[in-house]
Amino acid sequence: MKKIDVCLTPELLHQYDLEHKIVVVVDILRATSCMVSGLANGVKEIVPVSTLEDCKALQDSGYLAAAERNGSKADGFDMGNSPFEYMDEKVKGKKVAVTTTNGTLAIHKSLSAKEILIGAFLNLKALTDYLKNKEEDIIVLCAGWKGKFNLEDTLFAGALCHHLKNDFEFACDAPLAAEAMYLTAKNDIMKYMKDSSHAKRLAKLDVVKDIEFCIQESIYDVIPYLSGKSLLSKK
Ligand code: 3SL
Repeated sequence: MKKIDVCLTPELLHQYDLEHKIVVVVDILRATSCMVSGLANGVKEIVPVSTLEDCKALQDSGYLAAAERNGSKADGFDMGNSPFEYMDEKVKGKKVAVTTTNGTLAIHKSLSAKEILIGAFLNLKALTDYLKNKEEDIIVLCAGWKGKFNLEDTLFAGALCHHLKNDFEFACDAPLAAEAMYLTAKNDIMKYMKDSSHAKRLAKLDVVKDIEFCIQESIYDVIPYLSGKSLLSKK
């Protein structure tokens, strides 16, 4: 039977063989939620880059540039990392270059995979429906925070594993643990997450509305995938 696995932080990725696999990259707060929101709201394509320098170079060549470090917008860029910025009229039809502390780095670390998809609670059902019919094994890569485990990405990994468990065998205990966590939290994810380190960090930056937005389930049916250097949408 095909398998689903969860890599709890990019620091553990060396333990996983990505070749021939589908990797679902997740950074619920907030990078992958922004990517899903942007492509669902008319952004033409999103180019994830690892460094501020690469993002600046794309800005100089005509891209709108979004840059976040430690939760805040980096100086000199057009946008930060709020999903609401990705819904603004000014981004419709535009190409956006983006760099974030953890999310874009996780995408770059996945480049040897057969297919790279972007997951968020916002597109959970669309992603589940798409993955059900795939023959390849799946690895859900949690972006975490600076190499460490985080709650929100693990909750999403657990949700995806839960919805795919009839079609995919759990490859190890990480999917089992993530699923158990999701089942405990699912009736009130906001409450479950309130003591998490990144929710607290974002609350200090006064962006609680971003957290509330990012934990909504299945409001978009886009499935961002990496094509060359760009994220495009399957729908
Ligand atoms: O680390 C990231 O990729 C970001 O999503 C972090 S933040 O939510 O913008 O602080």
